[in-house]
Formats: sequence, C-alpha cells, structure tokens
Amino acid sequence: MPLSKLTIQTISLGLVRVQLPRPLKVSTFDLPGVDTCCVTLRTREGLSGVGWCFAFGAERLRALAAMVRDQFSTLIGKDPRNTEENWAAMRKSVSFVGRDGVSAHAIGALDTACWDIKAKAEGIPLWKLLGGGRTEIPCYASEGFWLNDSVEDLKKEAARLMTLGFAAVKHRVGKPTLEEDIERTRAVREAIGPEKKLMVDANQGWSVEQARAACRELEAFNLEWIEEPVDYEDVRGCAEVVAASNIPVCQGETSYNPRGMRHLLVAGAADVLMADLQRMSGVTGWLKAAEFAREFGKPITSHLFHDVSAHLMSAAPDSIWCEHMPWWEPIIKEPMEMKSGHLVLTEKPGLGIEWDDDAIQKFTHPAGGF
Ligand code: SMN
Ligand code: MG
Repeated sequence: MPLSKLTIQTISLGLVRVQLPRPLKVSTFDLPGVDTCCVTLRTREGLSGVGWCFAFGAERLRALAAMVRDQFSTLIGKDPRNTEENWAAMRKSVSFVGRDGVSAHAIGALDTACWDIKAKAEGIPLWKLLGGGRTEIPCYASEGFWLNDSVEDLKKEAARLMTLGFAAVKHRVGKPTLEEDIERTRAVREAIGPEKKLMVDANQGWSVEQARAACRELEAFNLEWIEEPVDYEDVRGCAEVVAASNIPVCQGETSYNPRGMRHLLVAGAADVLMADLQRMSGVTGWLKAAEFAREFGKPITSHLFHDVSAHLMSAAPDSIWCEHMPWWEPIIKEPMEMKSGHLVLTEKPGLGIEWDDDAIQKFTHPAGGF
C-alpha cells in the first residue's frame, strides 16, 4: 500500500577526502583528492536516501556542507516525494546568494536524496520510477588519462583500460603546445586501436583560435567528441568552434542549471550536451536538461556521478555514453557493476547505493574541524 505521508526529519553528513591514485591535473586546475559531502536524509517513517556533492579543497567542502545544512532547513517537515515543489522551494530560498555554484551543488545532493527515497517508497529502482527501460548503459572510461601523465603512462593506461573491456575512453588535452596534444592523442589512438571510440577533453584551456586549430589537427584521429574547448562562459566562442569543427563539440559540464543548458542549445554551442548532476541541482534539473536537449535534437551525456547518472541515462531516450569515473567506489557498499563497457542497473530499490560507514570514517577529511 502506498505510504500516505512521508516527512523529512533528519540529515547526516560525512565530509571526506576520497583519495586519488595520484594527484591529477587537467589544463585549468589540479585535483589533489575528491572532497565530498556525503548526505543521508531520513524520514520519520524510517526511509533514507543518499546524495552527494564535491569540490576540490577543504574550504570549498566546508562551503558545500554549510549550504547543504542551510537547504536542509528548507526541506525539513516536507514530503520528499514532492520533488518538483521541494526543488522550487530550495531554489527560491537561495535566490539572494545565487542559484549557481555552491547552491546548485548543495540542492543537487538533497534533491538526489529525495529521489532515492521516492523510488524506495515505491519499492522500485530509480531508473524504473523514471520510466527507463535500458538496464545496460554504454559507458566510457574517464579515469585514466591526465595531463601530468607521460606519453608512456598514457600507453600503459590505454592497455589496462582495454583489458577492462571499455569500448570508449577519454583523454585530456590542453598541454602548452598543440604538438604535444597531437603526439599524446596519437599515442592513445594507436594504443586502443582504430575501432574503439576516443574522446578528448580540453577543460576550457583554449582560446577560440587555439580550439579551432586543435579541431583541425585532431580530426585525423577519428574522435567521438572534443569536450569543453573554451571557457564555459564564452558561449558565443564555443558556438564558433562548433561551426568550424568537423569533430562534434561536447559542452555543458560546467554550465549551471537547466537554463544554462538551454542557453548553450539556443546559441548552437553544443553538438552533444553534457549535463552534470550537481550543477543541474540534482535529478530534477538533470531531467529538465534532457528535455531541452531533446527539443533541440541533441544527444545528452552525463558528467561524473555514474552511480546516479546511469539511472537517468536509462530514462533519457537520446542519451549517449555515460561517463565512468569510479571516484566514489571506496565509500559505497557494492558499487554499480561495469560489464563489457556497460554499467549494469539492478532491481535494488532507489539508487541502490548505501554508504560504507567505515570507509566514510576512514576517509574523514584531514582538514578536520567541520
Ligand atoms: C573532469 C571532471 C572533473 C574533474 C576534473 C576533470 C573532466 C571530465 O572535465 O569531464 O571528466
Ligand atoms: Mg570534461
């Protein structure tokens, strides 16, 4: 029998630094470790749901946690299943400080936890609640190639990822010279062979001119897409790159909220739209972004958070390539399985995610004092 009333009662937060195998680098920032605010919402009736948001840096993690606590005060006493209404209430409440940035990340974690509860209340997985059908979601390996890796490292990593069964991989570009990017892209392409899909990610490291030149030179490597060629706010510049490039341009991971996605689509600044769960302010916003992509006839792809995004991709008919980034596996009990390059969705209710409390304890952020 459906539960007539659910009431959000408590929240608990785990503030952790998930270790990376080594410090990582992209063209515009460093990744020392993944500073994550793990959220658990509980209802008076005994249901719980999880979500999380992250940044790089202790003070930023503090800011995220403060905003999550702030927005919990908007949700307390509410029915978590009223996702649309709760999402709107949280967004309304942060309008003074802005709905992008930290606010979006915090709302995203809470909204995701509400969706988890909503599906659990029905006893079904989130992908089913959303009307999804596919249970094997094609994914690409994103964890492997970073700008501080040597060409030799790239070749070794490519070989390792091929043994894991990935059909597609992404490597980072935006080195000081285009020649280096070409050499590195050639090395990865040769190591994975001509059949596998290859994406490159510039992380906003180029000017429009540099991006146009890179697109010309990298065309030879049969790329699936070129990601974030220019600064995310330079929407017009990105549209110029789209118009000039024979390689599809994937844009969106740093844009905020469904409006940000719509802005890119209207400007013609994305061949493939990449929506990030926390920057979409959670599941509610991600689904709206998917609708916009559909309206403009563009495929949508996810950014990070594959443990949640795979559910959303199942329900979005025009979705392609879920990004596989196993950063949070050390703090999740029974992480989602990856089989022959596909993420496998199960019948577990909700997101099917349970925090590993011992791991969360172990990884408690070294900065302390939260
Ligand atoms: C990325 C995402 C998050 C941190 C560093 C790099 C990258 C990606 O842009 O798309 O995976
Ligand atoms: Mg990217």
